[in-house]
Amino acid sequence: MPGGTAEAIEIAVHLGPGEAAKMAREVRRGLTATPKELAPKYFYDERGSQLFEQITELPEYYPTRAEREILTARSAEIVAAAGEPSTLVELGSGSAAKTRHLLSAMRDAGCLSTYVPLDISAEITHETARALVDEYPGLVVRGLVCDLEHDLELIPTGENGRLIAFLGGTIGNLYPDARRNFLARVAALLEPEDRLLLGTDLVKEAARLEAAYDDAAGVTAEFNKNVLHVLNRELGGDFDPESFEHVARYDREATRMDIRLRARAEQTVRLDGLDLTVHFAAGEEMRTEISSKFTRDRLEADYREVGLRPAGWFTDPAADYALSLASV
Ligand code: AVJ
Repeated sequence: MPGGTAEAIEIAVHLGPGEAAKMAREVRRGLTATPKELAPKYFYDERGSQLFEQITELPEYYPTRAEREILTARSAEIVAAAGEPSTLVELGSGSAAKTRHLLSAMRDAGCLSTYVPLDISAEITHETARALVDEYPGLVVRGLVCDLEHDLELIPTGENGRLIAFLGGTIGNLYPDARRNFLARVAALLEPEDRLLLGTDLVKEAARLEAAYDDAAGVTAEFNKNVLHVLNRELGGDFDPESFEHVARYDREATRMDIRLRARAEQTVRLDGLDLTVHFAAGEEMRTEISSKFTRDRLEADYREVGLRPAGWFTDPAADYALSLASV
């Protein structure tokens, strides 16, 4: 390892022992509600994360490619429009594949000093930090292993402006109330010289959206059913994932994908870890995810509602996906 890199990395872990109990509470609430519902964050165990990686490479799933296209072509412009910040904060950083475009643009502009990745996985955050301090000499990494739902307020203050990036379109998983709540919390963190950089999928033809979430190879169906494997393992369940069918419909009214699991037949499921027995009627649907699609007007109205000001709008040439900047 080249000299000095270890001191350039500091990663604080804020995940407590309460995570399992929280999951148990949330799953119980979802499975005893009418209609039944599970939170999309439970897709992402190791297998689920691998399946999502496969989704991003499917011919039908355009958002990842569209976002990469914008970052590849326009990161220099984005960094300039954001006022050449010294710190890049990334919410849900993962392996930081797309982040490198922004870091390189900041380096080339001469403003790069610090990268602050926030992620739920300690392993990935450590690996990514090590790779980045090697790739960007002089870079300081201050990572936070935490749950974005609770720990946003732990983000360190910046010296010469922070760019707070939330990429991938993950904000689309939140219901409108939770989305405004999240944006309001980000707004409360922003200093005048800081900018939010948000990735959002855009409204388009229903057929393309439904194909993106119900691919011919069946990868998204497996990804959806993976939540049942997770519940079986974590909560002692006996779900038969193959007795559920993947359903992905575009809700034009709410402008969002509505993703569900439909029971192929009447069945009873036992979850020992919750001491709970759950009945499914034949054809009963359980929502596992929403994925909201935006227009520029809709998103900018959301921004204004929480005191954020639109400060930039970047799309791919096909206008399938947008990266937008906002400030306080
Ligand atoms: C990772 C939340 C952005 O909503 O498009 C992909 C997840 N679900 N296919 C999305 C997902 C089904 C994805 N996000």
